[in-house]
Amino acid sequence: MKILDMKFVRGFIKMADDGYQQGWHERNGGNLSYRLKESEVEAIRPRLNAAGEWVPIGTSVPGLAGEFFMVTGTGKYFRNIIVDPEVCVAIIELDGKGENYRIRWGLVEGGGPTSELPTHLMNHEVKKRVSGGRHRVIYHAHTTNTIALTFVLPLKDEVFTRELWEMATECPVVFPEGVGVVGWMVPGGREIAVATSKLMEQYNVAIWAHHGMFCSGEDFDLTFGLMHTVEKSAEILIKVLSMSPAKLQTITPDNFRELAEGFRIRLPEKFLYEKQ
Ligand code: 2HA
Ligand code: ZN
Repeated sequence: MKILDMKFVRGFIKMADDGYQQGWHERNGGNLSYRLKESEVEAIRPRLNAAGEWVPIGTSVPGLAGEFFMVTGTGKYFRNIIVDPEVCVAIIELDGKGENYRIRWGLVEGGGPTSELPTHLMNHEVKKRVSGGRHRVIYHAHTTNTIALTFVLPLKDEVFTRELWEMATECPVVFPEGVGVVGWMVPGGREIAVATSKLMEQYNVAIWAHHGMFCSGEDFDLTFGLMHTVEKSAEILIKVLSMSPAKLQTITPDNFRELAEGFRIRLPEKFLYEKQ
């Protein structure tokens, strides 16, 4: 089958365009990666390009040795992905140590994988391990409302989780494990990748202060839906805070405990603290 007709490729392109339509990808902002299934690698293998040069990843991900990823290209614009995916996106292969990659498809006008490749791959490595191989998608976007909140809320997992949960009853059901927050750091390198992947041990969402959000999930729908839910909740919180600094009523810690029982989910008590 043609690579562009593969279901995972169509899903990747649709998700990128959905994110662009949401307004999360100004200019070249954001990046997306997908860990291919073995069956998908075999299906496209006859159509991959001859293997080129190995290039250092900038970090080490031995847990992903030999795996293939579809990734957005550095400097490429999400708004162009649906128009010309072969220019904007690549399929890369990792070496047997998980230290180097080489491009096997795409980026036909040149370029390399996303500048956030270290964070994407370190997140994939953690998520592959803790999800028993089920998670395949890592998504980074510049989500307007979530970014705005990083200027007014304390940069603490507990505070962000609780405030986002309170804004919509579905939130604790969609992300019962909560969200993690990384203070401002220089993007693109190993240091921020280490901090983010550490949060991914326990969360599926990591918020980068004054920058954006990373989400992890099993497929494109779940990962996009997760980011969409968090960002919508942030939007509601901003509307509430814009009307009044105080809420007249809200979802209480005991309400969350009832919800956890009704939906058979576990909501960690560290998020259900009493407010002053
Ligand atoms: O430019 O979003 O974090 C792509 C990015 C870097
Ligand atoms: Zn970014």
